[in-house]
Amino acid sequence: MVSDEIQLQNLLLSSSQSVTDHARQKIHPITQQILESGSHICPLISGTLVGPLKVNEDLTTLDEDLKILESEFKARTSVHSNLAHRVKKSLEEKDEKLITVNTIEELQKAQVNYTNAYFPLSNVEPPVGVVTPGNCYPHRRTAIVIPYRNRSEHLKVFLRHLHPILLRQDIEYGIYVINQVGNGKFNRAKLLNVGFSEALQHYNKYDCVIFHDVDLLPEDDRNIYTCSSQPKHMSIAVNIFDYKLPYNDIFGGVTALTPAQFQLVNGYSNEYWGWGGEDDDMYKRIRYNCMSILRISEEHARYLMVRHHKDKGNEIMPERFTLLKASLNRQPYDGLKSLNYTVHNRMFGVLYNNISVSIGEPLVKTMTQEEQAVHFGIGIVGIFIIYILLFKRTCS
Ligand code: NGS
Repeated sequence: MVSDEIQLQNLLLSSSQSVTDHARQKIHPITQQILESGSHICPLISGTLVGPLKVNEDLTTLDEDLKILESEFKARTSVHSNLAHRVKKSLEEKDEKLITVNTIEELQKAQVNYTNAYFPLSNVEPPVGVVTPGNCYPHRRTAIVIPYRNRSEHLKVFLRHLHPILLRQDIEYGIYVINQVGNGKFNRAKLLNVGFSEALQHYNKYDCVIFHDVDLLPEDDRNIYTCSSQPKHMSIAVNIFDYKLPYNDIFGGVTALTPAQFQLVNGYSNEYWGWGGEDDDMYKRIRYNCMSILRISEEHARYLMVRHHKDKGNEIMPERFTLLKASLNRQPYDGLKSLNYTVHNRMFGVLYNNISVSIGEPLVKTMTQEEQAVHFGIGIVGIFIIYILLFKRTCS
């Protein structure tokens, strides 16, 4: 799949040029001068990548490791804030009256001379909860969305493992943990829709959203966390499948779509409550909209799945095959367009953003395995009683 990678790199290259051109039109000449003299746009493929990685599953140092990571993040000053500071200082030295504007429209409205206006680049300065490279301007911005409930240990291992990789990849990114409140049936796909919409509300500059299971850890940092011209399947070689694709149409685990690609298919279906099928439904949506699935080389797209017990509330959904059959009929209305949820809490933090939500219950209630067992038991007892009554009547 080398050609795919080349295609991907070309795409990155062309978009990075347009970002630079765009920035040139808007940036104050002094800002521009400083930009050209020192700071630079992040390279397409960072030189700090190390290739194959070992996953650290040691839980004893986990909290300590995360604390260190957190304090490192807090101590960072990004190239954005450095630059804003330098521009301001340089303008002050020239005794210029500063007017802060973010767009050309604002400048026109303010009716001021272009050279007096200060474009602080604040329109590219990310909010808390978004990590930006320390020494270059990113040209790619990725939101990572994690469907979540009661997996705190996995989340910590995930964060400890993923942050250093993403920092080496020199991209701007935010991690959004979408926590399903309550003990109702888990709905991975609906949580992913929520994550998509929450992430873009938080920071509308993301050009890529990666949908990521919390128990999957990349084993090679050359698996770049960015999007492509087609929806990208990233977790193609997973240890539990002997590092082979279990079936050709699989589109689960870790996937990357641009906002436009995701909107085109109306996001995920909201109707898959419990385990299975929602990712196959997404595959159908993508194909139905004439897009193809891009997969990078198996050597780079390797993942380790952390062992865990079956989650309560995420039992296999028996009706998934019926839903899948009618998938394409539901696509126009079932998805982002019909998404409804209640936010309990939004926390934007240094290591991740936590959004707790209620997402409702399935319209048609499916029984848990325990409920099925109870119903089966009641049925047997009922048959037994009827048999006894009939038997008694024949005898009397
Ligand atoms: C398929 C499921 C997918 C699932 C895949 C791998 O059978 O949702 O297995 O699952 N499709 C249906 O059930 C229709 S895994 O072993 O990774 O948990 O993603």
